[in-house]
Amino acid sequence: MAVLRVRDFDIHLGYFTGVDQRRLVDLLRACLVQAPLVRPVTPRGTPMSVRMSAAGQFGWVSDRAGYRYEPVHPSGQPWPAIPDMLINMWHDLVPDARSPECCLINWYDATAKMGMHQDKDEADLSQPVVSVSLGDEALFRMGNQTRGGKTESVWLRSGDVVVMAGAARTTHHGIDRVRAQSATLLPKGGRINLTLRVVT
Ligand SMILES: O=C(O)CCC(=O)C(=O)O
Ligand SMILES: [Mn+2]
Repeated sequence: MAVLRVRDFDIHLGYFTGVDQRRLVDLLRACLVQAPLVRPVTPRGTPMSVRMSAAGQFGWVSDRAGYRYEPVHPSGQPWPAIPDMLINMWHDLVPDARSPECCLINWYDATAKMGMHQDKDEADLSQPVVSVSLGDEALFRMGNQTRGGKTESVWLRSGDVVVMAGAARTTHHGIDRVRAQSATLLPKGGRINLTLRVVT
């Protein structure tokens, strides 16, 4: 399988086949029945354009109280288990890492984006982050360890998996835009991103 290396990010192109992508979407639908998507607000109260949920021991949440990991959905219900397909992918791609404790589920409509940021709410930044793209294509921008500077962008397609390990683990990154109607996986369009992390 082809792996594209851009600024220490390893992008496994087409890691999931079409059949596996459809199976994954079915499993995620079941997760979202137990833990519905919510539109988070930033600590300053601005609504994010992405809608979010999670699976695993912890979910990442954002509201007026700040960014943090929580053991339950805002409804008070526990998060669903991370589907085995994703656990297996994790151990395949990052065999030396501890098991993932959170699978963040990001849902992007055609207008959603995610500003440049670092993933740094986890206790152990030596553990990798693994991120799966499903549905419409998205322009993924990779920057530097500090804000600003030159960046490089890649269109992520359905089934691609990005591994952020080593220097990439703390590199700024974001999603500039989603290309509407660029995939047929999700009947109503849009993009799902799954971000697996070790939290503790
Ligand atoms: O949607 C993506 O591909 C990236 C998501 C992301 O960076 C995050 O949730 O921290
Ligand atoms: Mn991120």
